[in-house]
Amino acid sequence: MENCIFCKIVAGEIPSQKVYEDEEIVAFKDVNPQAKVHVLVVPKQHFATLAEMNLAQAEVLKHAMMRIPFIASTLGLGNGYRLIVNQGADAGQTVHHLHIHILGGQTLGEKMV
Ligand code: DGP
Repeated sequence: MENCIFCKIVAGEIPSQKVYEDEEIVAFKDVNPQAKVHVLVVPKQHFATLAEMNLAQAEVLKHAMMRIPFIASTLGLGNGYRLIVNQGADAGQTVHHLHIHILGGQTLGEKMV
């Protein structure tokens, strides 16, 4: 996807601090961390939001969720972490390439839910 910053990171055209990569996903440190540990898990294929995915394409989310405990363990998040997916304007999504935030490394702030 042209002009998508995360597609450029996936392609290696923009540098990032990668912490995990396989055939389907990449995980790298957020440039503007909101916690001591803040990593983004990004499908390599471009989808702006969940609404763009069909059932077969959504398999990558299953894969990502199944890899997150391993990624979290490599980040030292044995005491827990929070996952966030922002979808669209009301959620404040700023990068329109679907991604899962992993936040941890500290006691996190008050929960919204
Ligand atoms: P969201 O608001 O859910 O769309 O979060 C987008 C996140 O992406 C935000 O926390 C900052 C991060 N981000 C934006 N541009 C870059 C970048 O070029 N590199 C990295 N590592 N993170 C970025």
